[in-house]
Amino acid sequence: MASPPEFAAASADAAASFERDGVVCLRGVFSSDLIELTIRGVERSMAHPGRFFRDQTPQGSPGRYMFEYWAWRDVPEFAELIHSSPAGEIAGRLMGARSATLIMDNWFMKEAGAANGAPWHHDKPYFDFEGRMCNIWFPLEDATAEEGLSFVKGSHLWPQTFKPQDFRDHVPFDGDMTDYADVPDIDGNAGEYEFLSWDVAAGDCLVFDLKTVHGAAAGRTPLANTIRRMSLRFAAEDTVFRPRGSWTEETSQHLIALGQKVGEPLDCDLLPTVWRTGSPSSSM
Ligand SMILES: O=C(O)CCC(=O)C(=O)O
Repeated sequence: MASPPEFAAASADAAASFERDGVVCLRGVFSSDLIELTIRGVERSMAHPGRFFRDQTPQGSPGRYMFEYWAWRDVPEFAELIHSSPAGEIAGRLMGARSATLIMDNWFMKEAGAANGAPWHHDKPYFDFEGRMCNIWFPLEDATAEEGLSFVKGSHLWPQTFKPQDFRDHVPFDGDMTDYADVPDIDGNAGEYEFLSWDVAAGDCLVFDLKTVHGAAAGRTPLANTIRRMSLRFAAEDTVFRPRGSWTEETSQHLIALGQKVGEPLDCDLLPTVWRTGSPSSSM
């Protein structure tokens, strides 16, 4: 599918914001057909949870918080979304890449009343990949800034990689993390940071670097409405597979079993390259 003209018109500005801030909001990228397709995919996925389904609801929470990743090969709606939406092209363009390879599809559902959400984190240490990568996050229902994600402006340029944490209890995973820093106390020192967040309608998306620190804006305030969301993460052609540690053992073994070679560029059926510079779908 060709990119919407709005994105083509805004692409230079969007790329500048993405590079400077580590995140950019793009409006009206996903058509209502694509949003409905994604909703049908989430419903199918919830009805038949796969190996990478995770319920992150804390005990006693009146609303659930859950997600599933790497579902696209079992969920035809997600396969269609990945191959027919402009997401791959947008990711590739904003990363300044020659190609965009899907590294993960990952839906989330946060029900009304859910007492938890994503902690402050960046995505990079959850993944066995090194290279340029970004996440295209989009809500399937309109979401206020408080119901969506909040970003620490410019944090993709910070030198540290932070300890990855569990999304239920917000504690770091087990494993040798000597090379990883503690996530700073962002809420306790809010005056020291600049934050970016947006009210987003279904169809809009937030594109962010895998190093940009972000979290659920309303992490500790129960949501009034159920909001489903999708994260599609992409890698540029310079990305290689490097198993990170014991906390990614299950995912790295899964990729190895599917034929991905350690230290090599991404080459595995689970990780399709969905866009290349000059591919016919490109309209920019
Ligand atoms: O939407 C959410 O609840 C969390 C999304 C997120 O943190 C991510 O995709 O990295």
